[in-house]
Amino acid sequence: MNTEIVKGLIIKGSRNIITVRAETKEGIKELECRIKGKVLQTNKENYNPFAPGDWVTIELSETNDNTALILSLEKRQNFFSRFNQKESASQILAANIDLVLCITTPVSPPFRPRFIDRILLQADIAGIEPIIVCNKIDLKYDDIDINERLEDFNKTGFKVLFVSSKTGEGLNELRNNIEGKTGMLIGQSGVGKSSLINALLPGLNIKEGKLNEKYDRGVHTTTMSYLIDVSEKTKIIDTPGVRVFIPDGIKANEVIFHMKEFAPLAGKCSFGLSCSHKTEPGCKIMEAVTAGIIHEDRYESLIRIAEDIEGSINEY
Ligand SMILES: Nc1nc2c(ncn2[C@@H]2O[C@H](COP(=O)(O)OP(=O)(O)OP(=O)(O)O)[C@@H](O)[C@H]2O)c(=O)[nH]1
Ligand SMILES: [Mg+2]
Ligand SMILES: [Zn+2]
Repeated sequence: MNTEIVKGLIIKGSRNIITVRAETKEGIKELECRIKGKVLQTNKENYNPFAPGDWVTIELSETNDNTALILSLEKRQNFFSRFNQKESASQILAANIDLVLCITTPVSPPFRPRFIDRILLQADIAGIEPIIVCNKIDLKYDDIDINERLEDFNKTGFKVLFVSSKTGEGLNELRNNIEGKTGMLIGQSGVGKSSLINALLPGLNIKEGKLNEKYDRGVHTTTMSYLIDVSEKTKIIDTPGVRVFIPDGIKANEVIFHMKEFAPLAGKCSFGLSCSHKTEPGCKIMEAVTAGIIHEDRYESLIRIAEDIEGSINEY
């Protein structure tokens, strides 16, 4: 008997059981897959062999129509990863995506511009366009620093959208920006990633979490990344909230190349690429900060990210 081999798209998966969407004789199905043999598991550098958005070759089961075996991974166009501290390995959150939607909030949970910096940096490393999406704009806040920081991101060349999954404000603009694309949502727990998908697709009812009142932060409701079809050509990958984001795939002294307004100054300091931009005379980065050309917060991020990558983990 011949086994049928087809290509499929990863929808979600733990390390062992992976849901793959593929065209079978009975039409399009979501199949529960395991990896055939140990071939794919030998890559120890990665925490997870696959992520939503990945394409794989699978062997359909002859006996059970809803299972299959994964034979190989197709070449990735790109992937968005983070450094998983616990596993001390690279963790891929999504593959083959067009947009990284960095979800943030002015309040509840509190605005964290340094988190945004880290996501923008990783998007640049991955070569994927980022959009900052400020959700929960229905909530009142009087901190003018938030607007100032968001304006600065905008001035630096990043797109910033303002939305409310609760009132629907800004959702049409968000829809227009993701139309025909695959976008990945990323943000701290409780910023409303899953709520945004529910708002875009009423009736879907993905699980949303209440905020922890004492700490004003999310309770990690989404536990696994998964891919959702928003329309025929538009896809969104929801991810679990991240508390600490450590950039992946670069060395400490390369961070500067991946932060938009810093990159043109890379290598121009008196000490060239070995400059730590902290105390050295003739540091072009520090000069730009003093002159008000580069925002102090972004400078602070650069220093802390570089330190994190070096291995000295700081609170931020
Ligand atoms: N006021 C207001 N509340 C919102 C909005 N969007 C989401 N929320 C609330 O915020 C809480 C957290 O929403 P979730 O969608 O679970 O957040 P999440 O980012 O998916 O969180 P994790 O899955 O834990 O990472 C829920 O109580 C939502 O009702 C909004 O636009 N306005
Ligand atoms: Mg969620
Ligand atoms: Zn310098």
